[in-house]
Amino acid sequence: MDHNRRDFPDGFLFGTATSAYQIEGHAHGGAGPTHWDSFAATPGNVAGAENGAIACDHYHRWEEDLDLVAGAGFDVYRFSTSWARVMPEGRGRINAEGLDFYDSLVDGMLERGLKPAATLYHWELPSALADLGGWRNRDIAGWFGDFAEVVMGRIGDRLWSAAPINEPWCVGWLSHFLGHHAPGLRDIRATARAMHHVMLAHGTAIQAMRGLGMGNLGGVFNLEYSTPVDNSPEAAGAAARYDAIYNRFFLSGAFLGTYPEEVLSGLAPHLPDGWQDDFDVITAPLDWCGINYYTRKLIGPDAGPWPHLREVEGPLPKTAMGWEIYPDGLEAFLSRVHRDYAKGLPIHVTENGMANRDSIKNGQVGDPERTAYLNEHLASVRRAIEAGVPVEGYYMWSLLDNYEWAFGYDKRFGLVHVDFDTLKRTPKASYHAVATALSR
Ligand code: IFM
Repeated sequence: MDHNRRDFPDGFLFGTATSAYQIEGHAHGGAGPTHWDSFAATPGNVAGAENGAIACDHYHRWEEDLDLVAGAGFDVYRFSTSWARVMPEGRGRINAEGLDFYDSLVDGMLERGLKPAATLYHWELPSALADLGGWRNRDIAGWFGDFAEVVMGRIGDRLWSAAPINEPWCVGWLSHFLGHHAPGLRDIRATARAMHHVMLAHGTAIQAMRGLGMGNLGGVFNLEYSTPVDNSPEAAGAAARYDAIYNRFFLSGAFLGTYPEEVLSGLAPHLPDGWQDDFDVITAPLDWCGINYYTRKLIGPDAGPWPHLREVEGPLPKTAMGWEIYPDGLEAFLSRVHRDYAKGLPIHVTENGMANRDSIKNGQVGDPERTAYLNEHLASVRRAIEAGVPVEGYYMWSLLDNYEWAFGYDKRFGLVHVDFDTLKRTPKASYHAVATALSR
């Protein structure tokens, strides 16, 4: 790689990230059904109707996987806890086996010298709660707070950091307006409610974890750089609306206690009564801010209903997801989040990486594209640090090839190749490059 550990400030943390449903194997260990199981079982939603029932079988192979994390020289392992594994119906009954699993996993990290960074929710909502309206139901904030207490009551004493919800935009907009993720709704009222309730649940869980005496709590926001498709004022307006919906709504809610006007112009009529009174909870103080960054979008105006915008295919080289590679966007977001929202809090790049068309040849996986992607984004992080932004960590998505949601198992984001027939792990060339760069 072009960079190594010594190019970053002392104490800068390198990590890798995964999520429960994408790797664990949800069929094992007494987990309850989730809305991703039923979404995937509905024709047309997921490539090949694939689901997370087996995934990478991390549930049985977690020791081998933690050895891989430690073997690459990472400092931090970012993982998530499955609500339905711990509370199969989402409320009430606790699955002791699920709690035992996360307890062992955390101890396994500590035994290997890894800092455990937990995310409470990475998208697999228990079906019993989906039946009650899921993120559309205001009660979800309380249910989520209870879940936070149960999980963190068991593992919170040994975590290095914790965050409530991975990528609120995906939980709200992608899942309720675009319909690409479970529950697959395309409804503006559902969207407004989900977007607000996800913020309320975020704040409620932060308060619950503080109540348990936990520290180093943050929020994890996915940000996508929005570029106007041309120089027209209409394109500038559309790109600003995209930015407001995607990026500013959640950051502004958590750090400033407001929602942007450009979003309220479309969503306000659909927000739940009294939403303005919830910001005391939503702005529960954070200790750090996490940014997940992958790409940018070219945005133009559209004559249709609000938000009157459309995505336009861009000219830059693309990953296997069809996402443009735009490392400058990461530097821009690090500066902007520091200046406008986090205002001095440590910032961690909690996800960055690429899907690539990787395959095994003679027992090896060459993925120079991934190493180049990581190099370019690490250069962007270094520029932000040199400009005075307090970036304190960078975590690669992902450790393993895994279940890429609506794309099934076709998109390979891992530093480690997984053969989904045999479940054999094979570190790719990028894994070995990272291990060399991180060696002390
Ligand atoms: O795989 C996802 C992950 O679940 C959340 N962040 C983006 C990744 C790549 O799409």
